[in-house]
Order: sequence, then structure tokens, then C-alpha cells
Amino acid sequence: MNARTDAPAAAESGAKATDKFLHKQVTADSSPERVSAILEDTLAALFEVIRKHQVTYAEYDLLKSWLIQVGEDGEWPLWLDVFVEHEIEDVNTAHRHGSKGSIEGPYYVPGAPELPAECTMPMRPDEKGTALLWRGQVRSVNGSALGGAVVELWHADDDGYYSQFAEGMGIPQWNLRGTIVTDEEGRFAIGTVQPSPYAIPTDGATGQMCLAAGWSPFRPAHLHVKVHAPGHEELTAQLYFQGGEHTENDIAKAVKPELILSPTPRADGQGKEIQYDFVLDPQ
Ligand code: MBD
Ligand code: FE
Repeated sequence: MNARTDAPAAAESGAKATDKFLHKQVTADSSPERVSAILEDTLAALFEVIRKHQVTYAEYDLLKSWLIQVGEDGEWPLWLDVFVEHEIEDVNTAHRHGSKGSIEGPYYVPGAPELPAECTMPMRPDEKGTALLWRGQVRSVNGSALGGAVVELWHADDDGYYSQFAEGMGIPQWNLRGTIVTDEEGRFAIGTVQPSPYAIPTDGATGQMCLAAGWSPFRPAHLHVKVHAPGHEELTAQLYFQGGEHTENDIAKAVKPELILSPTPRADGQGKEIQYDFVLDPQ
């Protein structure tokens, strides 16, 4: 049972993430030699685990039925992004000198409404949560301002739900999702609300696995961003909150010290504010 009343069922939010993913054109030009090497090493790692833990037939059958259930719940994007993506992200951004990145996760949707450099995120008139004003600037590694750089921002609401992935909750399509175009100096000032931590739904196969292992199914509260500017590598990152719940034990292992914000109260008493800039690597 999910503790939240009217919580969207895992099968719904999971299936939604699978639907969105299937619209993406997926290709990789890996050679047969490379495919073979990766598969052989993957299986060898698995054999090692089986021997080390003397995995039983009962456990093997349980694995089969659980794998089938992840697919039926449409939770492969969720499971992979929670348990595997952090390593992929780390390997693929290790060469960078600019801002640290983090995983994209399963709930990004391209094409969010375009907003000016000074803006308020699309939200309900009575949107719950602490108001948050975020000022920042996008620069290149050499220090030059990247005027017109674009910051795509998406995050959960005060209940920990994402628009378009919580059917039946009545959240407007683009709630707390925006595509912000920075000014000539790459600056922006975005008004939003602080998100709540995200809980992997415990009625789906991913959440069931966490419960079976005694793992907390939570991710700390976070803001997702994709930052782009011509001639620069796209930065995908997440920002977290100092002292926030689960920041020390993110189930997705996607927290890095450079990504933790310390919001301060605003002088006018209207919630909190943060300053956080992005530095992009040239291509
Ligand atoms: C999320 O909100 C998220 O960001 C990731 C990576 C996985 C599951 C839910
Ligand atoms: Fe998220």
C-alpha cells in the first residue's frame, strides 16, 4: 500500500515513463566486437555474484518473475535510472572542467514552455511549498558569459510528484517545467517552489525490490536541469538542498557535494533564495 491517499499507481507512472522513452530514437554504432566484450564481462560479473552468494533455484525463479514484473509495470526506465545511470553519467562526464553533472532520470520531457530570463515557473495559483528564487549565470570554462544560453528546469511539487507522471492527481501538463532563455550576459532569475523528496512507488516492482532489501525508496528533494549553449557540451545536472532528508542516502546515488544548495531566507520574507551558476565545457 502507498501511504499517500490517491497516490498514482506505479503501473501508471512507470508506464508513462516507458511511453515517453519509446518516442526517443535510440541508436548506437557499437561494433559486434564491442557488444561481445561488454556482454561477456556483464555475464562474468553475474556468474561471480551467483558463486559468491550460492544463489538458489528459488532465488533464480524469483529473479525471473521479478524481471517480468518490472517490464509489466513499465518500470525499466525508472529502475535503470535509479540503479545504473549514475555510473554511466560519471564515466561520460569525467573529462569535463566545468560544472558537475548528475543523472537525467526518467521524468524529463522536452519542449516545456519557453520563459524569459526573469520568470516564474508554470505553477498552479495555489501551488504548495516554500517559494524559491534562483539567480544564476551561465558561463564558459574560460569565464566568458554565454548570453542566450538555455536552462531547461523540471522538478517535483511539494508532494513529490512530477507533472505528466502522476495521472489522476490533476497536475497541469507543464506544471513546474520550463525552458528558460538567459539574457545577454547569460543571467537568469527563476521563481519556483522547493520540491519535496521523491519516493519510488512501493506498489511497483522497483519499490518492491527496495522493500525486499530493506532499502529506503527515497530520493532527496532535487531540481533537474539541462543547460545548453552553442559550441558547448550540454550539461545535465540536479541540485539538492543542504540538510534535506535523504541527501546522505539517495537511493539513486546521484548526489555530489558540488550540487548541494544552501538556500537563505529572502530579505522580503517571501520564501528563500539561492545563487547557483553553471560553467559549460566547450565542445
Ligand atoms: C526521479 O525523480 C529521479 O530524478 C530519478 C533519477 C529516478 C527516479 C525518480
Ligand atoms: Fe527527479
